Amino acid sequence: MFSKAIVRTPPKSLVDGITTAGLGEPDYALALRQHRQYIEALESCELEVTVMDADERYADSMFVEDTALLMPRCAVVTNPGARSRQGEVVEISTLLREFYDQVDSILPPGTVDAGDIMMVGDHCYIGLSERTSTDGASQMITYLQAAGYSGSTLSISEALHLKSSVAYLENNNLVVSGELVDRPELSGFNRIEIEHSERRAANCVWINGRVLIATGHPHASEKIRTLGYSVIELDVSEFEKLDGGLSCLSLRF
Ligand code: CIR
Repeated sequence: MFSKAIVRTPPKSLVDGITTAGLGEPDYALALRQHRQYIEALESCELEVTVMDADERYADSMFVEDTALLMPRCAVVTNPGARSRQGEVVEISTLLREFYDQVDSILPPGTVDAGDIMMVGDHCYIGLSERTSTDGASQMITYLQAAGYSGSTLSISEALHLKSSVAYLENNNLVVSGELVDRPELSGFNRIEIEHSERRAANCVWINGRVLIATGHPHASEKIRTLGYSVIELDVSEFEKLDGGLSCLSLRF
């Protein structure tokens, strides 16, 4: 169960965020509204939400998930793989000291975007991507092991991050799409396969028994409901224009 979340208000500069989506320029006012609805949804899942101020220097800084891995017994601030995002970790690191006695850091040249890390109980799956390097993943696994957890890597090449294509819903249920559907590393899970046309629904989030899912994916939504979860649909269109989604917008711990 999670009790807290950290989010960061989108900056006006989000129009300059990194993107490959080809979905057009995000609308700042709409992004702010969607972000407020996202916070309300987190609160409705019984989370106490800390909202960080917008930082105009960092166009992608609302995608706060990438900046840290938060486990019950350890906190690790990442070194994001995109140079333009590396400064985002400074304020996150300061804030995390309010919640954790010790905050570790991934050191360069290693890079990690925590959007590449999926927690499954005491184990973390770490995607090796354009953003997360072997060195970064290996540093992360060392920190995890020191805190009594374990980690393993799997390479990805299609999506930006591991969790762009996969989400763990607890109880061995795994939502999976694209290149990860048939991966042997994930074969032990009860896999809920998401079709290509609804692939953005794979970036859904389990919070205390409920699942947040992006609007407009009726098949994915139905499959998740059928498993007994209560589903909260949220429009994150302005963040999808920047290759982001529901999980990217918060740190949950
Ligand atoms: C980026 O390219 O870094 C941002 N435009 C999107 C980050 C999305 N984060 C995530 O999937 N965890």
